[in-house]
Amino acid sequence: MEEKLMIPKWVNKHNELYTAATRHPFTLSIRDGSVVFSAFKLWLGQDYIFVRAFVPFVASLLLKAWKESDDDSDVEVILGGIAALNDEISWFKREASKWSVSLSSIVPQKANLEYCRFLESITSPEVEYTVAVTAFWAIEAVYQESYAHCLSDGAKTPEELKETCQRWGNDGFGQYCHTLQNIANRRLEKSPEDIVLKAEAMVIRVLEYEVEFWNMSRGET
Ligand code: HMH
Repeated sequence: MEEKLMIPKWVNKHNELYTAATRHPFTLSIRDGSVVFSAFKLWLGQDYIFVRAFVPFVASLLLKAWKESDDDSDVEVILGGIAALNDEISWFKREASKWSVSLSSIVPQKANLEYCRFLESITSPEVEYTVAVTAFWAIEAVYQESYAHCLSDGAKTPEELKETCQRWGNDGFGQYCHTLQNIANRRLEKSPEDIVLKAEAMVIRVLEYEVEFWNMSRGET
C-alpha cells in the first residue's frame, strides 16, 4: 500500500535508525531486567538537564504555533505538553531524591550538551513551525516507544523502574504522541518540497541525538 502520510513513510524509510533509537540496548536492558542501576541513575541525572533545556524549545514551538498554525487546537496541544513538562520536572526531583542522585551536581556529558545545543538552535524563528513540530513529535515518540516496550508483554522490568516506564509508556502519553504526529502529518501535507525535506532531515538528526543520548548510559560517550 502506498503511504500518503509523511511520518509513517519516514519511519519506514529510516527504520534502522528509528529502531536504534526505540530499541536501544539501554532500554532493552530495562525490559529484560539486566539493567545496572548506576546506568539508570546516570540517565536520570542527564535527562533532568535535558528536560530543563527542552522547556524553552517547546515554548518556542508554542509561539510558532500561535503565529503560524491554521488550527487553534495546536496551541492547546503544545500548552498541554508544557504543563506535562512542569509536572515532569517535579517528578525528576522526587525520583532523584529516591535514588540519592544530587541534581545540583550533575555535569552534562558531551552527548547531552550537544543535544541541548541543537535544541537551542531549533528555537530560532528561522526554523518553520512545520519543521519544529516534526522535531517535537520525534523527540517525544522515541521515549514513548522505548518505555512502552519496557511495559509490554513479556517485559521483566524491575519494580523500581516501572514508574519511570509508566511516565512515558502510558496510553495517555501514547495518545499525545499520536496527536503530535497528526499535527505534523497535516502540516507536511500542505508544505512545499523544501520544508518537507527539512523536516525529514530533522527527524534523522533527532533520532541520531537520541541514540547518542541513550549511549551515555552504556558508558560509551
Ligand atoms: C533525551 N528525549 C530525551 N529526554 C526526554 N525526556 C524525552 C526525549 C521525552 O520527553
